[in-house]
Amino acid sequence: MSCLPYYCSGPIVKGFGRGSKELGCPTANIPLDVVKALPEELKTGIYFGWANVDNGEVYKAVLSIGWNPFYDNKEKSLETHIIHTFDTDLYGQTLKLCICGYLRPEKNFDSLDALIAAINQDIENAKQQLDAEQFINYKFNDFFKN
Ligand code: ADP
Ligand code: RBF
Ligand code: MG
Repeated sequence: MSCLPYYCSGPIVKGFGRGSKELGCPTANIPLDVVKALPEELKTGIYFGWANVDNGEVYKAVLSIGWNPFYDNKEKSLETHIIHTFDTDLYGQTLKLCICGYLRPEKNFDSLDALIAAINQDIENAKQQLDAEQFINYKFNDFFKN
């Protein structure tokens, strides 16, 4: 995809409240207008990249762009799981995201457990990919600084 790496940012807003509770995987959601401004070329699916919050430390991340077929959402969303444990919630803070690579299409699953297993596998794949020389440099991009 020639639009990668793709940089975007936005304030962290409330989503459906399902990520942490149902999936054990909190996802920082950004406003619909930012999602609508994504290039057409950036197709729906699961991606890996780098993310930070309020210009803080840059962490590995996995994200989902689309309509969550398992839940059949009516609005498109971009949700980022930052691979780091935070002590507090992040609502209102600014998420910056560098989307580096595509992992797989969004899928429907027969069970919640199957979706959770797929997400855990995505996290492992993302961690591995981002260690590659090809992707590691983006972590240090000036975009993430003040
Ligand atoms: P919502 O539906 O409102 O997005 P989630 O259950 O998906 O709720 O949880 C996401 C919220 O959890 C984020 O907005 C953020 O405030 C917080 N959070 C805590 N740790 C993380 C993390 N590692 N990655 C993303 N969000 C996190
Ligand atoms: N939702 C789906 O319906 N199908 C998927 O294949 C899917 N994969 C995901 C992969 C990752 C790494 C993440 C963070 C989320 C994924 N989701 C998927 C979105 C998930 O359903 C959503 O984050 C929760 O419903 C909370 O809004
Ligand atoms: Mg969320």
